Amino acid sequence: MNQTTPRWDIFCAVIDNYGDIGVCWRLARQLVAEHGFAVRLWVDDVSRMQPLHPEIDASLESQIACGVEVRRWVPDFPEVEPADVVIEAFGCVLPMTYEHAMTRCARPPVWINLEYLSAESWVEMCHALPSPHPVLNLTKYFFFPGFTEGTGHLLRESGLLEQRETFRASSGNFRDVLGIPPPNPDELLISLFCYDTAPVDALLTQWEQSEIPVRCLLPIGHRSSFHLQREGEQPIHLQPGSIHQHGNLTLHALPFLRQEDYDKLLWLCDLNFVRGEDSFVRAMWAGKPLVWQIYPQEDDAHRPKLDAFLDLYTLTIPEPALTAMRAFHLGWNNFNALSWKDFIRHRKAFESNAAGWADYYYAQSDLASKLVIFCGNKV
Ligand code: TRH
Repeated sequence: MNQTTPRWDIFCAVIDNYGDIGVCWRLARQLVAEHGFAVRLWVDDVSRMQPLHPEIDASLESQIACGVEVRRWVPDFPEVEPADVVIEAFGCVLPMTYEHAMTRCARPPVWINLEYLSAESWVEMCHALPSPHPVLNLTKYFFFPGFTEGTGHLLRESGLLEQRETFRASSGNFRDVLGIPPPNPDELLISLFCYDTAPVDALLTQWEQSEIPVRCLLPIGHRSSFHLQREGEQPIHLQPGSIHQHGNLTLHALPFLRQEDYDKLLWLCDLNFVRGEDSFVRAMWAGKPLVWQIYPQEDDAHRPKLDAFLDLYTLTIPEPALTAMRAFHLGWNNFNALSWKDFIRHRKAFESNAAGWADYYYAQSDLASKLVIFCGNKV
C-alpha cells in the first residue's frame, strides 16, 4: 500500500438482522479486492459480522479480514485521520469527533450516504443529490442503489456469473457437506430465508401436498432453533442438521452459512425465498426464480416498494404467469392468501424471466464501480 492508495472509511450501525453489515462487508471487500483501496469498516456490533465471516473475532477492537481493517465503532470514538471517502451506510450518524476532523482536512473527504435499494421511480431523482451540512462546511451526497441508469446500480463482484457457472458444473462436494442428496430432476430444490412474519406454516403445508416433491433448504443458524407448527400437533423443533419429512416435503435445517456459501446455496436451488436487501440481490444473480419478503414497515409503508419491484420484475413475464407471480408475492408478504399451486404451474415462465433478468443487470456496471467513479470525480 503506498501513499497514494485511496483510503475509504465505511460506517455501519447494525439496526437489526444481517442486511446492514451484509452489504457493508460485501462492499468493503470488493473495494479492497477489485479496486486496491485501503478500507476501514467501522461496525458498532462486530459480533453480527461473525456468522457472515466466521474468522472474525468479535472480541477484538481492530482486526484485518480479507484485507479490510475491521474496527469496532465505540461510542467514545478515537481521534483518527478521516479517509478520502467516507461512507455512512443507511443514514447512520457519524461520530461528532469524526465530522469535526473532516472539516480540518486540507481537502474534505467525499461524504456519501449509501441508501437502501428500491425500485421506486423517485430514486432516480434523489440519487447523487448533495446535502450541505447545516452547520459544518461539509457536503454529503446521497447514493442510491437501483435498477435504472440514473441510480447507483446493484452490488456485484466482478466475474460473479462465471463463478456461478463453474460452481454449478461441480457442486457435489458442497451438497455432500450440507447433507443434500444428488440432484433429482423430479423434485424442486428450494432455499428459504424469511422473517418470522411470513406465512411459513401455510407454505410448508402446501408443499407437503404439492404435486412436485419439494426439498427445502432452511438455514436456521441465525435462530437457536426453528419450530415447525402443525395444526393440532406438538411443535417440531429443528436444529441445524436435522431433516424433517412429511408428505411431499423434505426439509433440511442448515446452519447459517458464511456469505460465500450462502451464494452457493442460492446457485444450487431451483427457487429461492429471500428477504431484506442483500439476500434479495444475491438471488437475482443466481438467475433462478425468487420470492422476496420485503422488510416489513409500520402502516404497510413497504407496500409501494414491493409493488415497484414487482412492476419491474414482471415486465417480461407473459400473462397469466405475471398475475401468478404478483399474487404469490402479495401472499408471501401477507397482503392476500398464498397459493403455491397457482404459482408453480408457471415455473417455466419464471425461469426464463429470472435468467434474463440476471444477464440484463450483469451487463450494467456494478454499485462499487459506480461509487468509485462518482467519488473519483469529487476528490
Ligand atoms: O437480515 P436481513 O433481514 O437484513 C435487513 C434488510 O437489509 C433490511 O432491508 C434492513 O432494513 C434491515 O436488515 C436492517 O436480510 P438481508 O438484507 O438479506 O441480509 C442477510 C445477509 O445474511 C445477507 O448478506 C446474506 C447473509 N446470509 C448468509 O451469509 N448466510 C446465510 O445462511 C443466510 C441465510 C444469509
